[in-house]
Amino acid sequence: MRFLSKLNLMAVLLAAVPTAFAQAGGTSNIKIEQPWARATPAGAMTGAVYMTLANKTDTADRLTAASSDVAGKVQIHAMAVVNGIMQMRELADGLPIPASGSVTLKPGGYHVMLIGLKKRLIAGQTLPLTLTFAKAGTISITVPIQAIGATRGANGSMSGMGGTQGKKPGGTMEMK
Ligand SMILES: [Cu+2]
Repeated sequence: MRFLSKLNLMAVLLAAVPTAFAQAGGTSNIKIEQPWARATPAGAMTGAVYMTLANKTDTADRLTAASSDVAGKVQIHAMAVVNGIMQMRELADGLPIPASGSVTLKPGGYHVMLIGLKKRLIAGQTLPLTLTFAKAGTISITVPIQAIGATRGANGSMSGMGGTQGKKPGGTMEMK
């Protein structure tokens, strides 16, 4: 009897493992690699999160939505130079992730946009982010926050983010 109950316990533990990994984004059909957010200056109302989304299946998927406790609204944005001006737009249909392929969100390109920040993003801290995929479902991750100047080797500047520079009286880039 004792032996049998131990086996049952093992079965329960084994069954619990895949769930735990799925919550961490580990064994999901979409693997979220190297997520990071850029720290924000005091008073900033927007922020951005970057990562690589790797599709571990042979079926194309799509990042359709995102949410976070630190922002009122989260959108999926693309950035591109239009007529010499860096602009960004919301991807209304989401961000496609090719079958057995990956897509990288990075400064100057695709990003997850945090709108209506409820708190300043401080380097060294983390923020929670939940991503929703058309096929892979919902994956919640913890995103490390990096210094404001961090670019992870990308050359794109995010100075066009929000298009608010110079418009806000008092400014959001005050140096102390
Ligand atoms: Cu944006």
